[in-house]
Amino acid sequence: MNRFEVVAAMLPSADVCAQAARATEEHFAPSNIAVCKYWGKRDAELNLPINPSLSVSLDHLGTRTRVEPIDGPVDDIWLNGLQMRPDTMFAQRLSRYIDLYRQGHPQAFRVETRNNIPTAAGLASSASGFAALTLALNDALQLELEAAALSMLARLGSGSACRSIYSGFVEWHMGHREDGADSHAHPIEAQWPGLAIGLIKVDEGVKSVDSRSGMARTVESCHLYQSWPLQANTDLVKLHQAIDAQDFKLLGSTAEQNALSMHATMIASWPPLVYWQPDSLAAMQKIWALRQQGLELYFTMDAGPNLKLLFLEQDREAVLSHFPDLEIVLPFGS
Ligand code: 2P0
Repeated sequence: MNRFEVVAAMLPSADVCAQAARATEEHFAPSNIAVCKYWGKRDAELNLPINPSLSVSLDHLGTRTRVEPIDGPVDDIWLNGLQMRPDTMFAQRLSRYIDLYRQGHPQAFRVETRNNIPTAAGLASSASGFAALTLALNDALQLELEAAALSMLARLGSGSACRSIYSGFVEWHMGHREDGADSHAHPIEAQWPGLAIGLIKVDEGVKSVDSRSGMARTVESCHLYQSWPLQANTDLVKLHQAIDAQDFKLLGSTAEQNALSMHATMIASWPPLVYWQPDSLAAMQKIWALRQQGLELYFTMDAGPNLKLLFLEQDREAVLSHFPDLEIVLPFGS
């Protein structure tokens, strides 16, 4: 099944959508950090994953997007106040996503999107970007879809975007159906006030291999990858236990091992995929040393060189004394 068929089954006809089109206010979607990573697809067309994943949404960090129907042959796309040429990768990826909703109708849109996180720096801006665009299009075309359907649609833009439809802890059920109708995210009710995430920016440049190509390379070339689904499923159980019991040590250690296991599969791919920079490894070693000294500090990493620290708010001052430039988010407040 292709993505157009999947979306056509969820939406009114092209003419009805185009007739309903109206300008929207800004819609916000948060960025999310996975503590059990999505790595590898069983269907690249529909972004269907090989393993389930679990994330925390980053409260106020994310993307704001508004959409407006316009006259003209092409979409008019703005990122952080800059008009993007239609031939840029960014504009093309957004327009291709909007094509799913156009269903062949020529209606063009102006899309104004603003990130308060660095674009493509491993801070998951495609997740919040496609989630915010999905929410804006739902409003623009007056679709009134439920959250699970929005999550499914966001997944077609970028897999991890299905988790950014929700705040707090979010699990993406991998699903088993061929059309992906059972592959969308769900919010986990539990809150965790005082849980802190710190962003260490090792390098904010655009990475050389994006996650999409990176995961395809890993699935194709890495024998270690065979054990990844077992790792992810085991970690998911532990993470649920940790969240239920508010057991921070279990949460942090599981998230860190999960991230390092994912990176092990990347490193063992061919050509090798090493997202780490010397400063990434230096930060890891510093974290391990601090942990030896009794500080409850863990990290996770995505397909990039930056680290995301996990700690409790009670240790904020201690953590800041070692990482003074940290940007700290409390996804559930104090
Ligand atoms: C995650 N990543 O769970 C994992 C960890 C990167 C490493 O989700 O091809 O941009 O658009 O479905 O969603 C990044 O992958 O990939 C990602 P596509 P996406 O956060």
